[in-house]
Amino acid sequence: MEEAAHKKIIFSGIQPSGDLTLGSYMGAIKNWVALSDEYECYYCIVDMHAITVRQVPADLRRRALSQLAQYIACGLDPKKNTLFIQSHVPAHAQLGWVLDCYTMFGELSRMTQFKDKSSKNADNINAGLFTYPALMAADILLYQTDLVPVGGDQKQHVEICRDIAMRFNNIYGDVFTIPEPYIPPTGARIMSLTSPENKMSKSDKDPGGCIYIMQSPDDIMRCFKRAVTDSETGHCVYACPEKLGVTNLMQIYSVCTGKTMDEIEAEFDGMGYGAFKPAVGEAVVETLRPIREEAERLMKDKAYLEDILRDGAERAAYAANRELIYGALTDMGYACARPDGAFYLFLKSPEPDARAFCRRAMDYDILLVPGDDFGCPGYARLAYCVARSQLQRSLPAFRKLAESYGLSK
Ligand code: ATP
Ligand code: LTN
Repeated sequence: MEEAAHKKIIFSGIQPSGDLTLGSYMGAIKNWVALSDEYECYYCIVDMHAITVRQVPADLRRRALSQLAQYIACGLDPKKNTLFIQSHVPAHAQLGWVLDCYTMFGELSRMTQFKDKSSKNADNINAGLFTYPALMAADILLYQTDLVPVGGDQKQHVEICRDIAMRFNNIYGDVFTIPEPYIPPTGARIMSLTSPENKMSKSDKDPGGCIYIMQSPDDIMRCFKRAVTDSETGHCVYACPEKLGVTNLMQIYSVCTGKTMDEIEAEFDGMGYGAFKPAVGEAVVETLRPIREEAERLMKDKAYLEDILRDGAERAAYAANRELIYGALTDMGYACARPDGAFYLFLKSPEPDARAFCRRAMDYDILLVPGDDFGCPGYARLAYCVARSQLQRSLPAFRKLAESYGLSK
């Protein structure tokens, strides 16, 4: 993980609110894998978001573990990526609350996902469903995330996260990195096979409209053969706004095969849907087959999966607490004395920009907090804060940094 310290950061997550779909694979996970070499990545199972809709406890537990197996089977190496469950890192809930206080009622009311989900769950329009984007912003901002790879439906949530971060930064200074969304050029919005005007979604009630990563090849083929197209015959496989079903199938085929829409049109020139639909089904079956087989194998080794979760939560908590406790909370004015046994050592900044000095200190794996509230307003001072358990590890690094400034005794 050491060299990863200089890479840019990715955060993304999926709720374990249902079994993973072909939509979430194409819109999100496939791109997570593609980006994972270039970035330091945190990929999360966002189970706290999932309870905005009622969940059966046993199903939620089972799905979280199965989702981890599917992340790995899709190609996310747990050694290179931090894979973890949101509720295992309490800093998400902590910063979530803080950001609730910097998020406006009006902007939350405009979220299309809130409008959509509250109309589908009219008997449970809870406050969490409404403040969902503030918790999502906390997920992202906790890690000083640069890039958030998501499907097109989440763009609005990344935009509100940017607005919240800028609002916070305007008040307290340069606290949070402003993240960018990454929306893939193809596969950003995979539609239902039975009602192609709606997004393919894991909470879709129509069983034929949605393809799941873990679905059997026979079931997948059956769904594609029944996929809605139109009544055109002859030269009928081409993309256009009026042909929602066909365009969607072409997109799916394009993501599976890497072929462009023009190449697909040429490939099926003169053929009817009777040939086209099973061909798309086959391509999906072959894309998902190795993932399903590997996930089934991993699910038999629960101890291995649980080890990954423990390790992931520890790594994520380390990074999150560094940003939360030593960053946002201190900048907001929360007192330094903490009940967790952390202690503090103050020193003058050797350069005018205390914040830049603190950032540099992170390269030495030590935590420095800028502060100007120790009786010398405007004069940069630093608080050196480490939990007692980290002291052994941090002190040698601190000495090295101090030496580099000629500050050692
Ligand atoms: P739910 O039905 O519980 O709202 P969902 O199936 O819509 O769930 P999410 O968990 O909301 O899926 O999404 C997980 C990730 O996959 C997000 O980045 C989302 O943008 C992406 N995604 C989900 N469905 C699709 C889709 N049909 N096409 C492209 N991307 C998708
Ligand atoms: N809202 C997202 C899931 C999510 C997420 C995140 C995605 C929660 N927190 C942080 C990216 C980054 C959804 O897919 N429904």
